[in-house]
Amino acid sequence: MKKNNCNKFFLKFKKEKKKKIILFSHKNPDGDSIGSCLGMLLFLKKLNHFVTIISPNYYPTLLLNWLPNIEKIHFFNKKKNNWLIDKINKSDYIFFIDFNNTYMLSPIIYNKFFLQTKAKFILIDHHELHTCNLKFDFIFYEKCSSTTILVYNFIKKMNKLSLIDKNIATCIYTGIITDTGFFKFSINCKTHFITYKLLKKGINVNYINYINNKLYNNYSIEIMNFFIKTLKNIFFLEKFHTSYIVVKYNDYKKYFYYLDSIINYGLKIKNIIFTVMFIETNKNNIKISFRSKGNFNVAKFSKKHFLGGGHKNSSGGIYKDSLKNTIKYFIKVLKKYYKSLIKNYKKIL
Ligand SMILES: [Mn+2]
Repeated sequence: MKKNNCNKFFLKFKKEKKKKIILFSHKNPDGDSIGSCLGMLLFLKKLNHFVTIISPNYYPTLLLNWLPNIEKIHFFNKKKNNWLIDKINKSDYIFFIDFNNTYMLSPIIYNKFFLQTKAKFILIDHHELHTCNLKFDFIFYEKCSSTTILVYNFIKKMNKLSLIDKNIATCIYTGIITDTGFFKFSINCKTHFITYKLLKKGINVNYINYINNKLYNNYSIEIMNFFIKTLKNIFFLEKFHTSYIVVKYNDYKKYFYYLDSIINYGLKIKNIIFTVMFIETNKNNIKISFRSKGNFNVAKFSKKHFLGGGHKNSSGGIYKDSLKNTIKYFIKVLKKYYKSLIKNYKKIL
């Protein structure tokens, strides 16, 4: 984003009054996309805009139903679709939050709902833009640990940091915790600085424990049993300092909201610097999550071999074949990275 363009957008947006604004989260929303949407909703409402949050599907109730204003999120379903189309058509702005391609939205929804509207399309996202296949009027992108940090920066650009209250701070903080795995990944001094500013808005330590318990210590016994079963079957490719787990279709359908919670276990093991989760989302459609320690770049790995992208230590991709063939292909590809894996492993010893 060119600086001038950015200043131009904010100059104009500061003057806008009572606009109809839609905030769109990606499908299977997580703490970052929901936290960003709710934080933005609370902020824009303070400026007297009319704001609607729409998500392509339901959020993980168990993990997020305590967030302020969570009941304000609308979902696509047959009963509501006409009402939502009307809302979208009449809106002045549509913010796409925490994603930049139709894949994360569902192309069907995109073609059906967005082709008529004259609204301005605004992107607020921290994922690398190379997978972007939507056209935007303004892109607010920055390499940072969560999209909620961009929501904070958006408010800053509006010169309205004083409007951040405990509720907005909680939403922004939730996104930071979600995407950094409680300050473990893609953190930098900006993440900590903004966290410091948020905590000063009234989130206290007890409240952080409350959020932590809601996000991470809130699973049902059924979900825990699924985790145990999956982790029991972890595979090790020790020579490559790599591990992987497999989630079959039936488990995917039941537990897809919770898969993020176990992927990192593959990295907790000594000498492992690269871990992968293969998720059978359909017979010949395998979604893959990659995580790494140190400098082994899984965004590049995924982009090159699995039509994906993301961040250096956390990325995703897909492969359109059976589970068996996907793993076979992965292992074939992995062999090419032997030297790089050894080099990166030695660096973090
Ligand atoms: Mn995010």
